[in-house]
Amino acid sequence: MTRLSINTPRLISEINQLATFSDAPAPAVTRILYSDQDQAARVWLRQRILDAGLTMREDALGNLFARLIGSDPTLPAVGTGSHIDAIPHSGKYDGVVGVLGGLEAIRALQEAGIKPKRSIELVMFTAEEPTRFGIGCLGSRAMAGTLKPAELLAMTDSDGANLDDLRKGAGFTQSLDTVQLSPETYSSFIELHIEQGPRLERDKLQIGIVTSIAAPATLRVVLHGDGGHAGATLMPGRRDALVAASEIVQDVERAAHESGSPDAVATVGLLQVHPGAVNSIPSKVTLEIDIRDTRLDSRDGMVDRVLAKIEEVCERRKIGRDVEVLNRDDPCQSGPHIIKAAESVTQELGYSYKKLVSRAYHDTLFMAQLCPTAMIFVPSENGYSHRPEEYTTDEEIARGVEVLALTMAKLANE
Ligand code: HGY
Ligand code: MN
Ligand code: MN
Repeated sequence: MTRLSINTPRLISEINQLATFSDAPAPAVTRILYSDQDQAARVWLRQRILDAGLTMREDALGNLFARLIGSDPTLPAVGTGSHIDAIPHSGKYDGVVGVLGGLEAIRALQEAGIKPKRSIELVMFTAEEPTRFGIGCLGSRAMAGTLKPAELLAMTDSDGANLDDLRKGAGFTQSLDTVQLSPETYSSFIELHIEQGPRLERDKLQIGIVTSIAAPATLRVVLHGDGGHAGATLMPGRRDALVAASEIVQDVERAAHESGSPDAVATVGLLQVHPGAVNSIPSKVTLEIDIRDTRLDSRDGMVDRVLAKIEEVCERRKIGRDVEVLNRDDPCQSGPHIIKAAESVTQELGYSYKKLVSRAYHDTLFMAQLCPTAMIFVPSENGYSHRPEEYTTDEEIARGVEVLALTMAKLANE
């Protein structure tokens, strides 16, 4: 197998440059959709792509496409990519390794003089993280057609700003009807990503090949109780929204522990208390609940149990509630042919690897509705992610890029 030369210093320097576009002090990274830092990062990324001589376009949501034109540009392309938005106080590798690593993979092929038959396209997906609008993978959902323009137009963030104004303010003014892609766009899609878990490091393996992506669900619950003076309002008859929430939070954790499934996870990652004063009884509490499993029946069992618990607690405590299921997605299976391509490249390069499920979701979960997909993982130190200590070594990233590049070259010449 021809070895590729990956320009690791260039790639690592770019990862470090991109990390500076952040609303959090280093080593943390915060880069929220359509924020000033997000927009500055996009300006920086566009220049890298133009410097690589790729054909670039952006759609009505800000999904960015950078294409290396193949010798037969009429054929469906091979796609790769990931995201550059970052949740508050997270790390500099989540998503970025798939965008800048994808760009590096394409440059390595160009610099090796490899001209693929099919075009190879790098996608920077807008809003993979749920931070601003509560639902993750906005860009890839809309590309796959599972999120419709009418739903996008109805979206507002926690300050009441609506998505349509924000996207237009960021310069993306085309009609939202143009975001959905034809299933003919890509023949395959493969994403490079950090594992965001401990398995590769624990097993001392260099590469992970993803066979399926767990099924995510997100609930947003607003509880309405009775506020009042913490000193002058006696306990009988209180309708404290936070105490009701605390019963629900405990049961979210129990639902995962008692599911009987090793991949069941359930988390309350966001909880807002109103009015939020020590001497004022919480009258309103908003909580967002993240529930996942690789098995759909187990994931749905947990969601149904939590929804029933919310009703039971609120009835008993006479608490009002607005309950929204923001997303309740199916898991996806990687395409066997794409897995095989990545596996044969990894074997020929002599890298140690394992096949594994992805417990995190990714844009690949929705690209799988357009074409056969797979993912390549590189190790995460201590399994850390979504925290500033997120780390993957330069060599591990370069190996992932090399596997990605040669896998894409293989798929692009079919
Ligand atoms: O939450 C996730 O799985 C992804 O990192 N957005
Ligand atoms: Mn993430
Ligand atoms: Mn990610």
